Amino acid sequence: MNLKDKIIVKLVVNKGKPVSGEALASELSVSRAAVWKQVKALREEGYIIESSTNLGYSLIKSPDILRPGEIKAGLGTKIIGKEIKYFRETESTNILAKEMADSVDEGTVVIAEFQTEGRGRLGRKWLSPEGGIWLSIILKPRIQPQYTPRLTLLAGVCAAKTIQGMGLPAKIKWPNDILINGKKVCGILTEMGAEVDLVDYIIVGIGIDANVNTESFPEEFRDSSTSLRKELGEDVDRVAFVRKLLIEFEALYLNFLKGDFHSILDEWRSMSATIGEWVKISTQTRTIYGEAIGVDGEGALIIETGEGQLEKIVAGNCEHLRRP
Ligand code: BT5
Repeated sequence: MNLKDKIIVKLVVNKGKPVSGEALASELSVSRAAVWKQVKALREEGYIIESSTNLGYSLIKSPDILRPGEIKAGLGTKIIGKEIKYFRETESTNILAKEMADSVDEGTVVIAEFQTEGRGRLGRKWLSPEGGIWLSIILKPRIQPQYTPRLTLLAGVCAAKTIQGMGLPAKIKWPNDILINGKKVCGILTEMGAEVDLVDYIIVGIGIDANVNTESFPEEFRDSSTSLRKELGEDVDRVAFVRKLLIEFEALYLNFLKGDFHSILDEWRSMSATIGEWVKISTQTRTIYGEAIGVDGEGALIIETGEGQLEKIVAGNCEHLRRP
């Protein structure tokens, strides 16, 4: 962490109470002039930091930037987000995460203010303007490749719970969309690198329309998407949101590593928008209509296509339909 980030951490954990320049300087083993220089630089970035000769510096307001130092202040996780790689702009955080996967520790998070080539599933595009939360988590669980979809479900539970924590009725549409009142607010893209029987790394990419203007989205998905800001009627504190998301992710991931996937699946089921719906599922090879009646232990969707006839779908696109 650089000195600027270290100073921000100290100011954030003090929650607006003043910290003296002398204390900062001695705790960080630098001169008071060095502290002052960084405070000046932070102010230039939009941080409102008050200073009083007797009391020191207090952080009044942060700009809407996903500064790693600020996210880490009060994070307290053991694995997830211990390292945060921040970019103002990138093609796709999933691409970057894949490139660095071999050389960084498990739990490293790649985050960007905006993506120029954000990616959805099956070659689709993910629009990623400024104001959103676009991040990828690098995981290295010692599991067989066929268990990777479990991490998509885990990420869905994580995102839905974090959004619910803001008082919004988030639900999960199979397999990986988070909806608020039927509109998509978050998408998840899981990718992996693996040997035949062992995963090298898994990248969990999470995209959340936090403070973005969905009115400016292309017509094609303008009406089917929403943002946290739109639903709440005010800007979201993205730093606090990311911190909560990472804390939640770690709690779920530690359970997953312990072999407890059941509780995660139970939570997924309880937040599912798809179970009980009439759906149209399109896979690479066919289209299936029926009632979604559940998910199995691997997260495959179970569809009743006719009287007592069941189909299991491991991967595909899901559309909720009106009941016939
Ligand atoms: C997804 O794909 O929902 C996965 C999205 C994952 C995005 C994250 S951001 C961080 C990381 N880095 C990346 O490059 N990607 C991940 P899919 O289920 O295929 O949905 C894509 C479809 O959602 C598009 O075809 C549009 O219809 C719609 N869409 C595109 N951008 C959207 C947005 N910002 N909000 C809501 N819907 C969007």
